[in-house]
Amino acid sequence: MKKQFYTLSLITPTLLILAACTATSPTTTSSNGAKSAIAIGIGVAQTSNVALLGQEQVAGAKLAEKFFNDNKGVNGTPIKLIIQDTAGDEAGAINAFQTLISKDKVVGIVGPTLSQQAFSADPIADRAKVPVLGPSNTAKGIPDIGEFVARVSAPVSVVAPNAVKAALKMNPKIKKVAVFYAQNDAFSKSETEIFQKTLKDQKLDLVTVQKFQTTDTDFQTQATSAINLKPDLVIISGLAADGGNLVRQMRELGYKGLIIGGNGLNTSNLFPVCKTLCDGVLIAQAYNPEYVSPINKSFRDAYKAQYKKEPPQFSAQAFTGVQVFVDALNTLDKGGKKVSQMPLAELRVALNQQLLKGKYNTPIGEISFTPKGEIIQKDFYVAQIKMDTDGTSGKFAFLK
Ligand code: 1QQ
Repeated sequence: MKKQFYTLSLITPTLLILAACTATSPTTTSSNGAKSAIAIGIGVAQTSNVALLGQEQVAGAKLAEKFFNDNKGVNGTPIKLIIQDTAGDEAGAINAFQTLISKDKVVGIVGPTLSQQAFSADPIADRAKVPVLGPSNTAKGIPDIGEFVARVSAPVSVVAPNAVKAALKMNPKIKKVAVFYAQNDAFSKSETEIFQKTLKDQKLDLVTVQKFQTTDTDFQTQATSAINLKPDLVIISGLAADGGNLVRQMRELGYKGLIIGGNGLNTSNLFPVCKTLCDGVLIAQAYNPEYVSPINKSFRDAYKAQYKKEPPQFSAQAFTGVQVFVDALNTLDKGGKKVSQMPLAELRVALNQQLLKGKYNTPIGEISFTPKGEIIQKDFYVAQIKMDTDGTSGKFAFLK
């Protein structure tokens, strides 16, 4: 009885405060009345194997938070990132999104890391009328999830074929191609379809399609089957840990030809997995650190100052996601809507409408969106991994 009394007496004021906050504006106010901030949600993988990719997203988003707050935030009101870990699966993404939407009361969400997660978590945001920007969701069909779902990550259909063309340029004699993909991952399935279609368009011979799981570590069976068919090119659609191990095992079993890695291998977190054997892997890119523009210079300089290396694509795309929200909020505010005072539900809807209409000068270039939320982006690149002889460090060398 006594215990119940204490619990109730503590909970009631908390609930009242929570209720008061819910009904009002999208800004957070600290208890001492300090300056409020507009909450933007970041829901990406900070734990699990997928953190190899998600870590780079947190880095990019945080740089954006600092950059835009140093540049007046939203017409004088700062932004504040609320970061929730999605881990690597659907349940984690759903949880993180629900927390961001209902508890953290964010105006919009940059996330999740994987398309596999987006197909489960994005519909929840869409039903709650909360805008989502996919920072790395490249599978076919992401913008079709709903009205409130857009992406700043160009789809596999426009990115992946560039890697095949680069491989053919390096070795015009390529004829026989072996393809591998992770069959438990929506992005990997979507990317391999595009790779296989590109091979057909280029009149190359697809000699085998080998399947694996993103949780696999042993690829001896699939690697041996492929090598027996003497391919001149190997293409891998998976994620960083499995993809890195597959590259390593292909090389250890004696495969000497070119290897293309898909977007899931697009991180220097691959280097500790395949070490010197990562050398030479070709990966198509939706970002080039050398892209010349004032915003990319700011982003690149800030990233290099902190991490002592060139910024990776996933960081640039996460920065871009935050930027699109901030730019769109600024446009709304300057257009006469005081965004920091608008009711949250109304602001989320207005923000979604506004962001789809805008044009943005971002680190990944000038971008805009189709009415459905598909990114319109101009330039794509291909990089090749160059490992240092020490076997631990390396870099992505962009092809001309
Ligand atoms: C997707 C991807 C991943 C490889 C990004 C981390 O492109 O899931 O769509």
